[in-house]
Amino acid sequence: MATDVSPGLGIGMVGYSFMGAAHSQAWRNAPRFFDLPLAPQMRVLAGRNREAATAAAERLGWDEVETSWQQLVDRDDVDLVDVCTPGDTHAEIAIAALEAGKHVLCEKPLANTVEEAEKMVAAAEAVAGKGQVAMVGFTYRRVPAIQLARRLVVDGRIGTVRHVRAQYLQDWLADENTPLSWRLDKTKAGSGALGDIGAHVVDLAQFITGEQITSVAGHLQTFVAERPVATEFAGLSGRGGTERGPVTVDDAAVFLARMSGGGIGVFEATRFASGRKNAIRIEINGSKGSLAFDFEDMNVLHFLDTEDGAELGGFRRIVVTEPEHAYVAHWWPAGHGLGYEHAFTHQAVDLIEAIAAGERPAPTFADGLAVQRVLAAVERSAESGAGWVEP
Ligand code: SOE
Repeated sequence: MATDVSPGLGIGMVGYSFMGAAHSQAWRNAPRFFDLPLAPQMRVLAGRNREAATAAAERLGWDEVETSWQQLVDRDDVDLVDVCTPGDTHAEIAIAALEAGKHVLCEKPLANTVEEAEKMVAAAEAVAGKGQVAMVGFTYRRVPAIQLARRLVVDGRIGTVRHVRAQYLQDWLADENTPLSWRLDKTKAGSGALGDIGAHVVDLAQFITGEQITSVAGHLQTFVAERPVATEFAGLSGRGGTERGPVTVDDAAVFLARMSGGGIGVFEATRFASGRKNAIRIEINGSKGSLAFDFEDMNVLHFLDTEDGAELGGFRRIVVTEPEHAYVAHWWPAGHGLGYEHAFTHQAVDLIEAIAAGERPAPTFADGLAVQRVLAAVERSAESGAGWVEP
């Protein structure tokens, strides 16, 4: 029988699809694998359809159900609101939760527009002095290999950044008959591949290098202009009927970038890269070394140190599964490796620890706004054809 039970942190989550399932897994597992100062209590899940939300709550481990996010936000037993909804509702839910005295974790991208993101940052700043925290869910920062990449940059092991080569390649929309979903509706998602997955590589490039993207020149492409209306949809796939509807977002985004340290970047985000499932590929070339990572081999970081010389040089293949690596000591022994879901658990752990310590966990809403500004600049560049645009 546990005697030293940590005080509880009541969690309320809005939304229960793919991200809701990933976040639920994180709240369940965080206290089982990490010694936490606050014990997350999965108190309530909010969903408009009571029957579906009740089934999700039972499957994902939530105590109760509300059919409106406002009721969830108003509950006294909710200390933290976890926003796992499409982007068009991020701002209203997060701002209401902050104004109700709650901590907030909000899925990425922070919002659908810079204006919304600015309001979210203002709401977070207004309550920061009360110890309320607000975090945006760029979870890939918390993959151990990405943490090691960041550490190597901080330690000066690659020198001055010259090139950032960042791709996020998926193929779940390569089939023209994959039906419409909210991620293909601009009013819901704000943008397509650009915001859904391009946001991740923008955040990762800025996180790993510690630099900002200072200008971009971009192009957006929609390959398939209309699709079947979904008769059933789950996660990222579904079934469509004979009715068809328009795709109102980009299918792929490509853009050049200038970095604040004087380097340059090449970015690509697409959900049409047939054969690539969740390939986040980042290569950074510096004056003293290089880093290369591919999420489809997520427990490995490739590192080149120019000091190694020609004869014995070349990329080292570091298997990032040792207890010395970030987070790994809490999981499996003898290099058994981690998966997609572990970064969500690390996010929950770091958020809980920051709340207990009265600290502000990164990525903050301000970090989310910085990404939003880059996304908007890419859209302006693509729409105007004017080339370089500043975020
Ligand atoms: C779909 O592209 C998606 O679910 C993204 O929305 C997530 O942020 C990413 O982690 C996995 O792919």
